[in-house]
Amino acid sequence: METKVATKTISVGVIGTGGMGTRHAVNLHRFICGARVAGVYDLDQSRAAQAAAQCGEALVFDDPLKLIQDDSVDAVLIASPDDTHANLTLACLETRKPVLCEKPLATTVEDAVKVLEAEDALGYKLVSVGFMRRFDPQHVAVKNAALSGELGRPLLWKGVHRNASVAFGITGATILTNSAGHDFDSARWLLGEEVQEVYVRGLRSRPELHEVTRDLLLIEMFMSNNCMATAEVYVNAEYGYEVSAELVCQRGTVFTEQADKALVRSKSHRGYFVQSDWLTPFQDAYVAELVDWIESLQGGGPFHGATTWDGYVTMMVTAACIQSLNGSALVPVKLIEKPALYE
Ligand code: ISE
Repeated sequence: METKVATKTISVGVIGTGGMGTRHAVNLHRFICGARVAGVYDLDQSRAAQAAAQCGEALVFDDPLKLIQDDSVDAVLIASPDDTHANLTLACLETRKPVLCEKPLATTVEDAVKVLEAEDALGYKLVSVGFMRRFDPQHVAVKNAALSGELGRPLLWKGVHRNASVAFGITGATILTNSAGHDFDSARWLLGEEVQEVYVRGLRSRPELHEVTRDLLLIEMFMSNNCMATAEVYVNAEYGYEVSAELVCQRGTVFTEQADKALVRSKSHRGYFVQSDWLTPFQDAYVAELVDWIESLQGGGPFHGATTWDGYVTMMVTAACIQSLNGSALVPVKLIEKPALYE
């Protein structure tokens, strides 16, 4: 006779209820069987209350540390501003609570190392990092095509990453930290290689933008095993949001095809609508990421997404890219030895 083992419902606390955090909270509430939103926190308490109202019985906390420590919270999802991620993740490690931290894991190399060392000292993994492209069906199809071996060895990763617009006066450093981290992770994951050297150039797309603005970046990465990667990251593309990745392999190429588009004919034009932000194009990826995370917490095996190690490496590549953009030509990425925990 088949016996069914009851799986525990995981009560998640969500920190940060802006667009991304609210999307995660609502996805958890609506689509993830085996999870509930126990509580939410946001500096803007009315925004937190609005998110809670969409998630059943979620409590509104007035302090993120209280949420992390509360007995009703089994696991934490961090989607607050980038520069709060590392400390909140460290607080989760201190209370031994699993955490899915939105990218970037940290905004400085020092902070990324602190998280890595804290988790390594624990001796088991509690941290997952939200590089959701690893769960995006189009990116997964590219990965599977590469793994099939039919195309030969992957040699070059080519990425395009465009936002419709960003805050006035954005610097290259901010774009590299907030946006391009996805591209670093995508290149590493799809090629299965590590970044060894980077070269970055950037420009200001319009004279009316603040002088410090570098909103169009060209990034070249020289990878282990004689592979290369190149990304265009343009965050004021105006027409909409788009991400693509192509792998050039020895005997063919594979590209992320947009699967979910309706062909539109209108005003002497035939084509596809482009979304204005990432929440809709990557909705399936966000849900798949949550399913995998919650299943891993219920004992269904390891999380298949990015780890603290990936968060650390991304920060190292980011720091090297900032240095290259600011004047040094080719900058090496010198990683510490990978702790056995992440092998
Ligand atoms: C944003 O924070 C994201 O995570 C999006 O996925 C990315 O494409 C965008 O550039 C970032 O600003």
